[in-house]
Order: sequence, then structure tokens, then C-alpha cells
Amino acid sequence: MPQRVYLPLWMALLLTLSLFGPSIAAEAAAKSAKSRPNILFIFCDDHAYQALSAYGHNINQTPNLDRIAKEGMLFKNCFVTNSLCGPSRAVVQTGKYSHLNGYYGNSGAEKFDGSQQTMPKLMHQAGYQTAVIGKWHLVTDPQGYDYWHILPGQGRYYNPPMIDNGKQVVHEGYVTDVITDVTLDWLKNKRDPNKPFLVMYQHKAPHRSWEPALEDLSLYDDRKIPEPDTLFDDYSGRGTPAHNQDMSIEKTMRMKHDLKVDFTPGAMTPEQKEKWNAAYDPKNEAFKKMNLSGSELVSWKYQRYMKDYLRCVHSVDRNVGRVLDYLDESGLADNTIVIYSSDQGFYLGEHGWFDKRWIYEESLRTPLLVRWPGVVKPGSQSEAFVSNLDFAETILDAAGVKVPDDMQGRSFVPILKGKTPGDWRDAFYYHYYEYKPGPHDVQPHYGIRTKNFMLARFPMVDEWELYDMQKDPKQLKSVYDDPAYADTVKQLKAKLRDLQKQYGDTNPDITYSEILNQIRRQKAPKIKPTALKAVLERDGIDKPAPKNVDPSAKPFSVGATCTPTKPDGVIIAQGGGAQGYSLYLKDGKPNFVLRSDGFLIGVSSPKAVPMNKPVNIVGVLDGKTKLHLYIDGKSVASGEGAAIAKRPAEGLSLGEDSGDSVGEYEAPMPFAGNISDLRIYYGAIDNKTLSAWAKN
Ligand SMILES: [Ca+2]
Ligand SMILES: [Ca+2]
Repeated sequence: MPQRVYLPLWMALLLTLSLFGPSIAAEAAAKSAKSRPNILFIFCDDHAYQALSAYGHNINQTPNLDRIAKEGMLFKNCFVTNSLCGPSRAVVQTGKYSHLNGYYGNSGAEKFDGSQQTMPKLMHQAGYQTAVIGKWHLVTDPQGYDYWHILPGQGRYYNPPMIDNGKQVVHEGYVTDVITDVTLDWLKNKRDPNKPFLVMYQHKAPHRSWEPALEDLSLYDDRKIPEPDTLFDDYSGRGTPAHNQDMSIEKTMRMKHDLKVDFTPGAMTPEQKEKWNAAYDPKNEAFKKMNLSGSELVSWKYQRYMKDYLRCVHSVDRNVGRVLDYLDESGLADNTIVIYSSDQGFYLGEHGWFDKRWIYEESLRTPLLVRWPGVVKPGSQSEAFVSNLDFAETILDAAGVKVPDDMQGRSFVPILKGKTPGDWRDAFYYHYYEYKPGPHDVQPHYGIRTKNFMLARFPMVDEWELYDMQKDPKQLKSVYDDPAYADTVKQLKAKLRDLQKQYGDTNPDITYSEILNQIRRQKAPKIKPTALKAVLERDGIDKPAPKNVDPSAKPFSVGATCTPTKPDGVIIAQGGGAQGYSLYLKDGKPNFVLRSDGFLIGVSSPKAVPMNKPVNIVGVLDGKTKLHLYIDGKSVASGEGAAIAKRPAEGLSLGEDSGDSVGEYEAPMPFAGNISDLRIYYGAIDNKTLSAWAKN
């Protein structure tokens, strides 16, 4: 049966009119384009509202961005759902929280699933010409755009390579200028004047490591940027995560790349390099002569960081001015909504930090300015809790496109029209996931922000924090344990649970590694046999496995060269009856078995190995979840396997299987004899590695 197709009214009208001849059709199209507004979505990366003068912080001047505020609306409480680059962009594309759009963090394991419903696709389907230019950072190619011209990954500040509708190109110049040039070229030469447009004009700046444009290298040289009064915060009123973070100006910032001491960006031309060095060399010489340390060094770092950051913002402001000027000159301004925002907020030295990630105020809040001639009252402001979760819905609504029910935000078009709905949200839900123990990180957490409070939970340390936003807007002292706030805590926890239920975030305490394992299980594992060549000492004692010794959800190889004196014994085992693996001898025959969610699967050698002689025994779980057993480099058995579902709760034991047994034998079944050259690789090792190991 043929499907019926319903046309939107304007499209039906257009088709009807086209019967009357081309001139009327063109006129109708132009009228239709006129009635449906164009949308220029300007998105920066890590632009803090503190560095946008319309927000009144006065550390710099951004006259062009301020124009959008003066002629439009400034939002004082625009929050992001997950304060990180890729995740925020995925939210803008989908109008959904990370746990639904699938993009939790920037680990590289997440790849944005462009096949899902997205706002630009819906705009395109509704007849908009769609384009995305500049920073994308969602790994997979953009979908739903008539035109895309993006930076690969983070992109480069100087002479950036870009991908122009799938084709590699390299531009000469400074990235903020380049992205603007491409955008202006699209507006002038590639745009279809008969269609309304959505163009996402997205800057890399002012993202780390803050490399300014050549013309701005000496800007602010004669100024001292005021220090925030929390620059030397000791976190005494906070929980463990604020103490454990790795994002401080003092410890995390790198002298070379971040602070430009003896550093020149790699991809510069000789002329660019010369100008760069001419600007930084004398400043660096002066710095070295001062021989600073302690708080003086932190203060110097803060000045260098801020000046470079603000220089990058300055270039954004200048370039946005070029685009606004073009809208004016071309007559497009009247029917174009201009939205300015950033993928999240950023720390400009508050609490001693740079970067983002936290639910705390500076990273939770992001700037949002919206100009819509004839609709938004010039110079207006809103304190409503809006979010990047609402951007997709708002853009669709402004364009007259139906907002799908499964999007989780809400159009703030009514707020733009000056009428905040009575049932607008009064509590905002936040969830940050990314955590790779190591440099530059904070712990995962989630929480709720209301007008008066912010409550957050950090599952890794099982801690809660509560801040009284009226008495303590800088969030310096958690009052979670203060009995005076016991009722507040109770109410906020109930509200938090309600929001989690409403948004379908049903397993909020999940760890980032569990999320990544889930993602990896959904895809064919592609881990290369590398790195973790853990040669461990045999001690026969069950040891808690080090953090990085985790065989779950990945291919791995494990083995040793051993000289058995008895036919039964475990060479190495990790885990027990629920999750884990064991490499062992039974009746002299080598076995390699796995447990995944209690399910046992394994392979065994048909032949026994000789006693009292060195033999190399290796078990491999490969990328296709096949098991292999090798003796002296030769395959003796293979069969179906399974990825270990979760990190085994039980530890790693060598020369026995302590505690609960992985295989069907009586634990601990100690190994008798000698074990040497024990190795674990994450990844399936190749034949060359196998034979080299056997010969070793
Ligand atoms: Ca960012
Ligand atoms: Ca065990």
C-alpha cells in the first residue's frame, strides 16, 4: 500500500503556486524564505561568560558580541548538561542528554551516531539549507547538512587542515579568520537565496592551548588582568574531588604549550614563526630573569594564561563582527536569528583552575545571547534556567518545525518573546561522566541546581556536596552535613531522583569505564596488541589487581613460560565464578577459560605437556571473541569465546586461583614448579610476538 505523504502547509502552497508559472513560484519561495527566519548559530569552544563584556565582568571588551546582547536578549542562567566539548555538541545536535545520545565523553571510544534523529536533519527535511563550518569534534562525519567544512578533531590554530564535504583541504592563516572566511563565502556564494538557512558557525577558539592571532600577540601587554579572589583556594570547605582534581593553573598547566615559554606552534610558516617569536621571546626572557616560585609563579602563569585566552576571544569578537556586518550589508539581518553561545563555561583562574567539567558555577553556566529582530526586545535579559538541551528545540520551534516528543529540552521561543511560561523548569539536572585516572581530570558526578542550591553526588568516593547559592555564591563551603540543611537535602534528593526518572538516567552511579565497556561491546573491538606487558612476580598471593589490569570487554593475551612438577595447577587467574579468566594445567593439559556473567567457556589442549621441562603456554581472546591456546608458539586449540562482561571483582592471582575459582576445579589449585616470563597483553598478540615469547 503506498504511504501517504503529508506536506507542510507552506510546501503545499509552494507547489500550488508553481502551477501558475515560474515568476509567481519564485516570489512565493522568496516570501516563504522571508517568513521563516534564517538561523546563524555561533558556537565557541570554552568561551567563559566572564570573558564577554555584556556579562559585566570587565576583564575585557567584546563590542561585537555585546551588539548581539544590546539588540537581543542575554541569558544569565544558561546551563550545560555535561560540561565538555563533544558531549555538549552532541546535546545541541539531538536535544537529548548524553545517556540517550550516546556521547558521554571525549575518550575516543565514543563516536557520535549520526544516524539518529538530529535537529539539522529535521531542519533540512523542512526545507532549510543547512551548513556547519568550523569545529565539529564528534568524530563521525556530519549528517543532515547540505554543506560541511570542519576541523578534524580539535583542529589547529595556525594553517588548519579542514574537511570540506569529505575532502581534505589546508587553509593558510589563523583558524578564527579561516572559519569566518569559509562562513562568509558560504553566505555570499553557496547559499540558495530561495531557501531559509541554518548555519552553524563554530569556532575552535578560545580552546586550550590558547594560541592568539599574530595581530593580537601584544594585546594586553600593558595591562594586569585582575586576579579572581579564589585564585588561591585551598578547597577546605569542599569534598575529596576538589582536592583530587587535575586542572589547576599551579600544577596542570604546561610551561611550553600552555604558557608559551620556549614554544612556537608547530605548523607555522617561517614568517608567522618570526612574528610569534618576536612577540614572546622578550616576554619570556623577562620571565626567566625573575626566577619566580610559589604563589608569585602562579600569579605570573595566571597573567600569561589570561592574556592569551583573551587574545583568542578578541579575535572571535572581531570575526563575529565581520559576519554581523555582512548580515547588515546584505539585508539578511532583519530576518536572521543570531544565537551566540559556547559549548560550556570555563574557569578563568577561579578556585585556581582552568578547564571545565564541574557542576560548579563557572563551568555549568555558559553564555547565551539571542538576537531576533522584531521578536526579541533589544537589551532584554532573562534569568530563566535555559540550557544547551533546549537549543535544538528552540531552533526547530523558531523555524516552525514540529519538535519531536522524544527531545528532552524545551523551546525557549516564548521566553524570547518576553513571556516565560509559568511552568518553566526551576531545577536543572547535570551529569558529567568522563574520567580517565591520570592527568587532567575530575571525578564523575551528577547533581541538581536550583535558584537557591546546588546539590551534587560523586559516586566514586560516595560523597555529596550542597551549596547555599544565596549565602555562598562562590561555592566555597559545602553545607551538606550541616543539620540546618537536613530538610533541604531531603527535598533536593527527591527532586534529583524525579529528574533522573523524567530524563531516563536510570543508572547514574555507573562508572565511565563501564560505559566505555558497553560501547566497546556494541562494536567490534579494535584494540591493538600493545603496551601492557605486565611481567609480574610470582608470589602465590591473591593481589588486588592494579587499576589498569582489567580484562573486561576487550581482547587480551596472557601466558608464561613454566616448568611444572605436578600435572594440576593454576598459572594465572583473575576473578572468580562471575567474571574472569584462568590459565591452568589439569592432568598435565593446558586450559584457558573465561567467565562472563557466570557463563563459563574455554579451550583445552588435547595433549599433556611434559613435566620438569620449560614450556611456553599462552591463551588469547581475539577481537572476534575467539579463544586460542598456544604451546611453544603453536596453536593447539581454538574455539568460541566471549568478552568478559565486567571488571572482575576478585583480584589477580599468580600460581593459584585464590578465593572463588574461575574454572571447574577446586580453588586455589596451586601450581607446583617454576613460572617465569609471565605477561599480559591487552589485545590479541600476533605470531611474531608468540614465537619470540616461546623462544625467550
Ligand atoms: Ca569546549
Ligand atoms: Ca579467584
